[in-house]
Amino acid sequence: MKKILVANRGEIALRIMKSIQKMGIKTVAIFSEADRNAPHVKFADEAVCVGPAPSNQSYLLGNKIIEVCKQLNVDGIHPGYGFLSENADFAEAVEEAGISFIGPRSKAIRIMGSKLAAKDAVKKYDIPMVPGIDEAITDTKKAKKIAAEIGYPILIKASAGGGGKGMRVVEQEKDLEDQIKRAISEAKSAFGDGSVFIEKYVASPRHIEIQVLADTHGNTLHLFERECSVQRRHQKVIEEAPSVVLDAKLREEMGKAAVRVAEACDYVGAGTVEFLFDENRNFYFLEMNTRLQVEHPVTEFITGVDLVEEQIKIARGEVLSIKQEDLKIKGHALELRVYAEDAMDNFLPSVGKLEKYQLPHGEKIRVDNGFEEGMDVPIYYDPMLAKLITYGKNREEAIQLMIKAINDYQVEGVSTTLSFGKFVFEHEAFTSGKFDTHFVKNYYSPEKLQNEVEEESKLAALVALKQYLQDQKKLRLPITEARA
Ligand code: MV4
Repeated sequence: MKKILVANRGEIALRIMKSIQKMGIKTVAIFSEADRNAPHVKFADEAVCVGPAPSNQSYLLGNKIIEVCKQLNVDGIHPGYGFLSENADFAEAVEEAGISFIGPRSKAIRIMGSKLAAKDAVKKYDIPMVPGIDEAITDTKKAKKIAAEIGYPILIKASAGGGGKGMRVVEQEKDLEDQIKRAISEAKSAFGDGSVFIEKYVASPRHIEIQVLADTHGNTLHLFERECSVQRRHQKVIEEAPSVVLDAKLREEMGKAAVRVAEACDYVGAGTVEFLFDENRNFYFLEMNTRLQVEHPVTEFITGVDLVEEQIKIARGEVLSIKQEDLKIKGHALELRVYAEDAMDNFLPSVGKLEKYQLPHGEKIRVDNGFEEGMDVPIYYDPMLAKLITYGKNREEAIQLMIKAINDYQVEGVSTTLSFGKFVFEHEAFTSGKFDTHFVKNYYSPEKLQNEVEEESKLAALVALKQYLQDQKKLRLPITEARA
């Protein structure tokens, strides 16, 4: 491969191009009219405008992107995350055009894009699954019988749903029929597929996912777990690796299960197998994400593996150079997603100009960033500005460094989730490791954050006052004494 096009924008486009460049391969960026001056455009060897700002007129135009590749003699397309990354038709069209899709084959994307197809594919592979049914509900009578067997509360899920969309908890039988009807109609209009199914509702799970890598020669391995339980409305906020709750035995069991999930769909490339983890330390397969994930850097820190480099080597047809037994977890990594959102105002997107924008620096600090001082935050895309990642010998060290890095991160002009992140990293439930997917709902309120900010400004004022008084004292010292 001599030239790779990155079909994405922002921090992930930059991050991917850095690995491509490191491997001596040329980079091609695409951009919308809103991103003309974006850092990913400046970084690339070549850049092509693919259309106006809205994604469906630019970053989502698969055929246009393939045309650009043909014109520029591009050998491979890296889709990043979001946009076209999990579009099986696009992956297929890329391969048909004789261009390498840096990701799994379209078959695996298609299977994992449907929760029911995924359940069906893995059922012969001895993967723990939440008690439930593995086919779409067509008959409410049958559904009632199954729900009674599973035991309430149950959860209705849409097969084509993702990110929690279309899920409904049902507490008792009398609500089941009505909720199923609503779920089917909602799934039809939202995803064009009305297939829904039911599962036992796991009330307070943790979200633990396993990173896998598979080459085209049948070798599949896992790179341990990431814990992503701190999320808000299915939007992850903080991720870490390793998880505080796993021991070596469970880690190995989950890793092996994840590898079997990948094998079940003939997976190729980097992928992530998501599990729910309950209070009794049971884990259950949820779904597989067939892309490079936002939170991949925490895995890179604890394993020393460059996941994008591995993706490209796999796409070139190389045999994985890493062996499972060579992989060891070293240290602890944390990631905070820095969104241009106002945590004081229901996390509303905060658009505007980055009047001041200065990143923290340090050997164990990594900032995967897509913005520069003076830039506008566009309203058309995800409002994530950057990911702040820290690394330490252990979790405590990584947390302390994270708090320092948040303090050193200077943003003016738009609100960000930095102070919200600090609230979480300083919270006892987080530091003790005793939290689940309800962390934000259980512990966060704008008032609490406000109090913390005020306490901090008081403290800052006190420190400033003390310094002032000390300086005054020094000034009043007699010359002779000051010299001594
Ligand atoms: C569940 C669940 C409880 N029980 N399934 C949310 C998104 C989708 N990937 C699956 N999700 C869930 N499935 C059963 N049977 C709870 C969630 C869930 C969740 C999962 C992972 C991370 C955050 C979450 C937040 C709310 C609900």
